[in-house]
Amino acid sequence: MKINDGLVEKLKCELDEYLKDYMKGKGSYNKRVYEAMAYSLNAGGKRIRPILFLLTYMLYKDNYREVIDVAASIEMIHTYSLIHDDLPAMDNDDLRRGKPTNHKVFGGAIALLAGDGLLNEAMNLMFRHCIGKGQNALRACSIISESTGAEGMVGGQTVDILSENTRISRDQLYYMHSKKTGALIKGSIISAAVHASAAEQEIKKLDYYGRKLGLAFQIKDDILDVTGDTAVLGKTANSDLNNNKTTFITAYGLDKCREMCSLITGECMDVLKGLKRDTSHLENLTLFLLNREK
Ligand code: GRG
Repeated sequence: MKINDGLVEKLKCELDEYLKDYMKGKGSYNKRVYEAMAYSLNAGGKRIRPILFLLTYMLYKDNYREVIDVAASIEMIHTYSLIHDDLPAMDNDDLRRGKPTNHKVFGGAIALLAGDGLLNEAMNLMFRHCIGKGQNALRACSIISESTGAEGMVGGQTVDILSENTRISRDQLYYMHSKKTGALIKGSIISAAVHASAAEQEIKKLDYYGRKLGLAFQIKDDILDVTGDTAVLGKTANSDLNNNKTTFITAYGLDKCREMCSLITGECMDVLKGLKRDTSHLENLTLFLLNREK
């Protein structure tokens, strides 16, 4: 990812290092599952969600290293969801983050366990983080956990699976994406604000920002699915089309989607500017997400 923001680049490097070190030397007879977990975790994701978490935290507090474990746990959850999403029982994809998918390398059973292992490791990290830290840390981790469950990402993925080969309404489409993609993006932002003891009024504004950002991110993802190149995306282009899914493109058309995406990104920028804090890095990341090519 090339984003013209030194702090974002630095956070990404630190997260990459943290995640690489985390799996080193783990396991004995069970080593294979750690290898599979590390394979997907270190395959080169953009780290958008943990960076959003750290940048939001830094609106209020200077020392982001005190919460880098929570940020890492968010990336573990996201990576687990990608491994499971790629399985033959779900989207059946061969390529992810520019590499063969987890099950292509390790087989379906280990890929399933690697996803489970990453989700549980994320919970371990968050529980350990909360020891002795008080209410806000607990509230923050609980927001992250809730955003990934049946009322969040898992719920959205359920609707996605059930909607294959059918046409769903625009209302269902919004529900599906606000949960599947939006919930963890919003959860990453809100949990950081809560952890950093932001005022309720500011948490409300960030909630709105997170919701809109998640939506813009998904519309952009749908645009890239039809306009992007497999080699650049690092995942198979036209995957939604091939799986006969209702997307923002099938519901609104490409031109309208482009218009919606920049309009919603504009709304995100307005919320950030209204916060009266140094939101410049979050603004750079928001614009990067609108203009990204993968
Ligand atoms: C299996 C419970 C479960 C959930 C899967 C995340 C997800 C839910 C499915 C992935 C399918 C998909 C392409 C969703 C669209 C948005 C999205 C989450 C894209 C991938 O996220 P990026 O672009 O990926 O942040 P990197 O690789 O950069 O981390």
